[in-house]
Amino acid sequence: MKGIRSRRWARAGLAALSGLLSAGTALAVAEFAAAFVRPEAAPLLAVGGSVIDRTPPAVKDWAVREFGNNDKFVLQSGILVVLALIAIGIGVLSRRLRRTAMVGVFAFGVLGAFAAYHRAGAGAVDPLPSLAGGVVGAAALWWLTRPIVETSTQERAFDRRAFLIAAGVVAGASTVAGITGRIVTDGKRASIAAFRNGLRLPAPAEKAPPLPAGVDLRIPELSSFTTPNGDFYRVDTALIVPRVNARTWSLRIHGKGVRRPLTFSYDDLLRRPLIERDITLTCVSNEVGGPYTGTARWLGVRLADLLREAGVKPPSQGGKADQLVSRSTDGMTIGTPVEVALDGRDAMLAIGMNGEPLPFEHGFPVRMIVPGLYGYVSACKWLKDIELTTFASYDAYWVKRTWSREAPIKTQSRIDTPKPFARLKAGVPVPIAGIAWAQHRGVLAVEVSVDGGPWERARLAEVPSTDTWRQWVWEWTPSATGSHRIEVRATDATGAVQTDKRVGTVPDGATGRHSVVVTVT
Ligand SMILES: Nc1nc2c(c(=O)[nH]1)N[C@H]1C(S)=C(S)[C@@H](COP(=O)(O)O)O[C@H]1N2
Ligand SMILES: [Mo]
Repeated sequence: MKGIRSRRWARAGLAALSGLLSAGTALAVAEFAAAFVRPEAAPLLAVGGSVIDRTPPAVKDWAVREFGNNDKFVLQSGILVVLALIAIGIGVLSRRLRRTAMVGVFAFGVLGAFAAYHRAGAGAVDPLPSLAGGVVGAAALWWLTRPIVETSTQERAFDRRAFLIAAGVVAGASTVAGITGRIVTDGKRASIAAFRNGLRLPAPAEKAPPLPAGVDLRIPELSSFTTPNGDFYRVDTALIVPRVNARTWSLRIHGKGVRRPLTFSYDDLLRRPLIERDITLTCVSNEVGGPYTGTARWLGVRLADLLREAGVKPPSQGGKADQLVSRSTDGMTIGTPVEVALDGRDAMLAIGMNGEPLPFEHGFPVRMIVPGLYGYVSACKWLKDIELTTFASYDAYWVKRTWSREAPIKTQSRIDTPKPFARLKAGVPVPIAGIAWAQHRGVLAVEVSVDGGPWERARLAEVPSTDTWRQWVWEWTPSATGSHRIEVRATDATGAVQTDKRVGTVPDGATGRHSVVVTVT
């Protein structure tokens, strides 16, 4: 009696292990195949990508808040855990319903294939890796469960040795397949990185206006005027950072009202006159006081020059298209008003960031930058296609997900120092300092108030143009001990004072004022 029961448990355990091993095989085979298709076609990335595409904005915002830059790692780990649980279930099921279990493994391949097929930017071959994984995974399950399957109601001693051999072969073969796939993918990515490292960017035809000496107040904890590339915020939907091969990359400009459709290679762009500008980029998902804003020196081709060459006119001069839709290699779509792209501001197709080719995270080889607009309506990374169309006929990625069609950046200010709950000494002066931004309008004034008292004028740092943030500082000598709330507000160059009305990031950017509570002892 005891012997039979423990044998039954052992059998169930091995069946569960078979389920796990066949799921692992399916993933490894798919990974191997994806190395020859494209990495994003691998099932985990495809399914993860579809989850991201289908996540409601509120949940996405929560995930970004809760997990920050780890959100994608958390997502993938979650998918793996769910997959492992289902695989164990399928394995246990396979003792009695072997065929159904095999169909189950294959169905997961189909699900991956479906996700890969429906991802924007997918090619016709994208479903193949998942399908191959499904077929081989199902076959692995068949082979693994042969020695342990219950053929009749009668308990039979199962063949432990045969199972162990099968399990060893399956585990070994899928490890080899998975690792080979990884090596091939890594090789391709390394070759693209080597190309990027070897690039020397041409000198700009129009250099950036020199930064005024007083651009950086150099106060500890205060964000530096220029954000180093490694510290620059990153917001995108890509589960792995795309590495686009610049040697075969091309960009097309076409669509409504385009008299001469144009195609450019990377070299074509490098040969054109380049402009260099300091511009602050901001994300619409930035909460009041949040980190999703940064300033860089961008090098690129003036977007207006390319559009004029293509014969595009702004709507105000009779142009037929009012929306310019940027598409990336990873299927992102971003819609920008044509009127804004042609109104004389320094909108550009950027190839350089702070003196180096665009980092992969920030859109190598080419991205768009439009001063004054939030990133999701202007700053397409890994850009490959610009289509002229109308707002009435096409909604871009985030617009389909409840965000506004048009989104100029709202006036904001942030206290960088002191940090929340800092302990200050009564009678000792401290700099209250931060940044303020109102891109393309410019920051006229920044004021600070303590405990709802009078607004005190902060000293402003210099700026090279209206398109960057502006540092500010106000020196405070706390007197009363206890807890104090420091609040900041900016005024843009139109004279409009930053509102204190709190609204969330959806649909077109947060408003309200940043404040910090400190303790004086
Ligand atoms: N291809 C692609 N481009 C994109 C995005 C994206 O998800 N995919 N996100 C946009 C958003 S919402 C912002 S705020 C900026 C962020 O640029 P950064 O990551 O270089 O800071 O990129 C924009 N360009
Ligand atoms: Mo954004």
